[in-house]
Amino acid sequence: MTRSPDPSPQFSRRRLLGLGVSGGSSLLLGGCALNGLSEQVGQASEPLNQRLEVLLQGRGPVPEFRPDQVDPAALLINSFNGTPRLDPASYRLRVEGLVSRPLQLDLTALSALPQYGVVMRHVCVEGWAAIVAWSGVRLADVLTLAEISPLGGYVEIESADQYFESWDRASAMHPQTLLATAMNGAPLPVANGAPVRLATPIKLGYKLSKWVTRLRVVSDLGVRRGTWEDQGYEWFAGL
Ligand SMILES: Nc1nc2c(c(=O)[nH]1)N[C@H]1C(S)=C(S)[C@@H](COP(=O)(O)O)O[C@H]1N2
Ligand SMILES: [Mo]
Repeated sequence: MTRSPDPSPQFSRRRLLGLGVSGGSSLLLGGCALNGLSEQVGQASEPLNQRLEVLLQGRGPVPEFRPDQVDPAALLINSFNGTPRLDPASYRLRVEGLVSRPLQLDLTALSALPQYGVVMRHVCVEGWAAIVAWSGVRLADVLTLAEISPLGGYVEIESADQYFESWDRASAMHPQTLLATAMNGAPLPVANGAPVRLATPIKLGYKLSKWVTRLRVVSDLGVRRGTWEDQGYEWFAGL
């Protein structure tokens, strides 16, 4: 997919979002051919999606792209509630809920954990995609450090702009799922979620929360499932 030549596609983008909600997952994924699993997952109902987690875990890592395939111009900024500016010095990532060791990690603590990179295709349901290189820590390492309970089947993700997400445990623990602090070899820009955002090649763009402030491990999904999911978007949103 290529970037729209129209530099201010706000209205048409909103319309596309509306179509996505009513048109179903095949439209959401239309044209962004990634692999067969995306279609299966996209068209399945939620319980089936959750069973597909087993498949997801069993299929191994998602193939990555080469660093020279990164296309910074293709990554559009998609923020729906402004751009929060978090002070890096006072920033804390809170990890709570069904964990034996609740955490408040500052950026120094995050940078002390093993660092990983992923070069992946970011796919937005509004009809664009971009190859991006993210780096940071594995979400799995943070959840393991917090001693996640076996009863913690889901992770709720809060962001500074009130964006909300919830993920299944298997996707959160996937080795390519990162809490990214850098993008395309440079510190993460504020517009793209600084100081910390989610990145993974296994889920659609709207699952990849920017400005993450709090992770809460829970046993069941709550009434709120996600900013877009609560308006009809598919919850698992696997690629
Ligand atoms: N906190 C927060 N995270 C968010 C969003 C948002 O509005 N707020 N938009 C989502 C959507 S729909 C997409 S496609 C990506 C866009 O990431 P980018 O702006 O870095 O390209 O962020 C996702 N994460
Ligand atoms: Mo998106």
